[in-house]
Amino acid sequence: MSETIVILTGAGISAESGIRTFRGPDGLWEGHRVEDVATPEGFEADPVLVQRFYNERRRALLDGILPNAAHTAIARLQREWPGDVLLVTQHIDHLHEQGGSPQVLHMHGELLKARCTLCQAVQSWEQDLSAESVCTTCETAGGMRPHVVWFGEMPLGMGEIEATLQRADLFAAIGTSGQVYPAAGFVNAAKYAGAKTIEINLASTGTSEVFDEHLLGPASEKVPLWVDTLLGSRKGK
Ligand code: BJW
Repeated sequence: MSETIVILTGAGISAESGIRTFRGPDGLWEGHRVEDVATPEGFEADPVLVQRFYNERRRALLDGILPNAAHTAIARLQREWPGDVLLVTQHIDHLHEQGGSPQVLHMHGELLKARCTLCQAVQSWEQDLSAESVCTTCETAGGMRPHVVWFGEMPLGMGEIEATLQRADLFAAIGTSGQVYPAAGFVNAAKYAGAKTIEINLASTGTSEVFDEHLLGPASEKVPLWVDTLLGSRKGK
């Protein structure tokens, strides 16, 4: 039977495409405290600030940012691997899709979607959001927010992720600091299921010691090499 691979990506996968990671040395995200911009309480306290934060990131994403060699290598693995490959990303950008990935599970949501808190409809959204934005489903203004998962909210697709981790043969974490749960715990679930685990990152992380193997370096170099090795190992089988 063909082996099942689960890949978890984080902000580091898109760093070389020009999107900054979250946890910089100053502990701020684009100059903001995390509690102010990535919690439901922050949104309730200052919706204008939070909408502006996401509007700026959405505009930047649509301003010519392109996938890099790590995104396209993962897409190639998904297309050519004879078994299942579940790609789970914590990133809210759409660079995996742009890089050709046939399936992407966005566990922390998507920047190019908006959700109506009045009727719960999720819709594609490339414009700025504000209190005046009107839901295209219930046609009411005042309930639109970015379709992203903030601290304290339930990540998306957990049932599928947990079920696939239970039958995983290989788990790879790429460009994630392992500081945010439940994603940071996936490596333990995969190990419990008997999977081999590999971390690909510029530097060691808080969860590095749990992984069986490490590839240290930029994702755009290490991921294509890793994919070549995996696909090469299947030749002749
Ligand atoms: C490169 C590179 C290159 C750079 N090449 N690598 C106490 C203990 C345990 C848990 C909790 C706790 N208190 C609260 C919690 C839960 C909480 C949590 O984890 N908090 C922590 C702060 C402790 N989690 C939640 O609230 C989550 N929900 C939840 O738990 O619900 C309950 C539940 C769930 C499931 C089962 C049962 C119950 C929700 C978390 C939502 C996170 N949302 C954000 C914002 C999304 C929207 C947005 O983008 O604005 O998601 S936070 C932010 O962090 C974002 C990211 O996806 C996430 C992870 O960050 P990531 O991707 O790891 O980025 P960085 O910047 O941290 O790291 C980048 C890495 O790349 C670094 O390692 C670099 O070295 C590397 N790198 N360049 C290779 N070129």
